[in-house]
Amino acid sequence: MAHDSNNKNKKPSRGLHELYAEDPIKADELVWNRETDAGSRRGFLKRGGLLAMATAIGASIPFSKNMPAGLIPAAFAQSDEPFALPGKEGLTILNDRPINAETPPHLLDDEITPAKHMFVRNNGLVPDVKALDPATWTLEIAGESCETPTTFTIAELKSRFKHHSYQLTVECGGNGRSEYVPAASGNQWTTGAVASPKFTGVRLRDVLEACGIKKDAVYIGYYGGDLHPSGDPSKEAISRGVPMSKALEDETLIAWAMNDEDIPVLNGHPLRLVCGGWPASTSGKWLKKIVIRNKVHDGNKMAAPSYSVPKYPVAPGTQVPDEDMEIIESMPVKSLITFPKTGISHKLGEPLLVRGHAWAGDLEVKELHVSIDFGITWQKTELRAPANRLAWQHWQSELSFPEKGYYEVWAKAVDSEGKAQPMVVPGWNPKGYLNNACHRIAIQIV
Ligand SMILES: Nc1nc2c(c(=O)[nH]1)N[C@H]1C(S)=C(S)[C@@H](COP(=O)(O)O)O[C@H]1N2
Ligand SMILES: [Mo]
Repeated sequence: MAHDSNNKNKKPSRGLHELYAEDPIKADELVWNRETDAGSRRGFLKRGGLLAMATAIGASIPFSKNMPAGLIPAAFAQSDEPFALPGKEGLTILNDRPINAETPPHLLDDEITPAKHMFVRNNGLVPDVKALDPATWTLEIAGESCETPTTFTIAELKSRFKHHSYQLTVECGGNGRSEYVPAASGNQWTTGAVASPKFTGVRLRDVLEACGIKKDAVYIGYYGGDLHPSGDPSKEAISRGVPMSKALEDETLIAWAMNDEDIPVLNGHPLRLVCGGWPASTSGKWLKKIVIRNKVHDGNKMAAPSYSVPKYPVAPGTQVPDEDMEIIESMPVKSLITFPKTGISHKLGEPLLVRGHAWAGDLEVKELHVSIDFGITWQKTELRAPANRLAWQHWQSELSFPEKGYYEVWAKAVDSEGKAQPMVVPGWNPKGYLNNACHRIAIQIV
């Protein structure tokens, strides 16, 4: 794979440091300086920076006076070159050992994410395809709070339990990590570790109830068929879980199909757990075993700091003791602009259709607003109900622009409890989880 060596050391392009480093304009020229412009509400850029920025973008910036301090135009944040993975198209690779790849926003435009555009997040080594035979694959249900431990073949699961299909949004807890400063270690996801395909399988609840759930059950944990990156078979790549309340929800599935086909090998064929709305790390791939636990599951990557955030806000860079961290549950409200692709040119006078998706963990999204003037004014878009609970919601709007020039479209979702996406990166946390900042794209009106 010729791209490997190029891409391995190349960071994703949305992080501000990379933009500063790679861009022909000097970083300090892009600093919006309000101090030197005392008395006036209009800021300006140092050393003719506005002119330099406009030249680089190739257009004037009609709302430049609204641009927040230090803002880097989204026009500079173009995506990396695509990387080829079997069965995947147009994904950006972040790491090839283990394989991690994300989807550029314009390739997430489908209402139901096609398999070829679903991101890949692996903590270990993908099982050998020859070992993934649905005819011989088994799922064991066990654990100290299981009354009758049982092993099922996929055929038994299919024949014994009712089938259910749901569109389920799965987002990696680390999606957006690349924007935190100081940087958190781990895959530098930009916006593309999210997908909302349709899964088909049986309810985890039906299977667990058939095996008997003891009264002291509090959590479930999964084990998958992948290996720890070291290759050591005594260690798991990852073994996480959810509290019983999430495990017993209607939408929590043991799935064998995605979009009416086999689940792609990289996404967990022949069987995976799907817990929509929660960090996707709870959706175990290549599912071999589920344990019903009488305590919080203690598999690999359950303990802090993995998939945990501080219990209280901390200043960027703070060292947080593990006992002050809590496990992430429902994901926060978030949205994407999936059409048009960032950087397009559009004719003045013609309305521009923009659209995308919004989701809010266990909750529903109530409103979606867009701005074309760097967040000074917002307009409410048309927002559809989800196909079912835990599916992302589609929104769209037609936008008009007052004159030629450079604009950004910003999108902001609000959940059913009134919580909105922040305009800037939210509270820093040591592992860089839960960045639900507004998504923005660049538009040239010509
Ligand atoms: N067995 C197994 N399950 C797993 C993982 C893994 O590495 N191994 N990664 C988890 C994480 S961190 C995420 S974000 C999702 C990614 O799912 P996807 O690769 O199908 O997009 O799978 C989860 N389930
Ligand atoms: Mo993840």
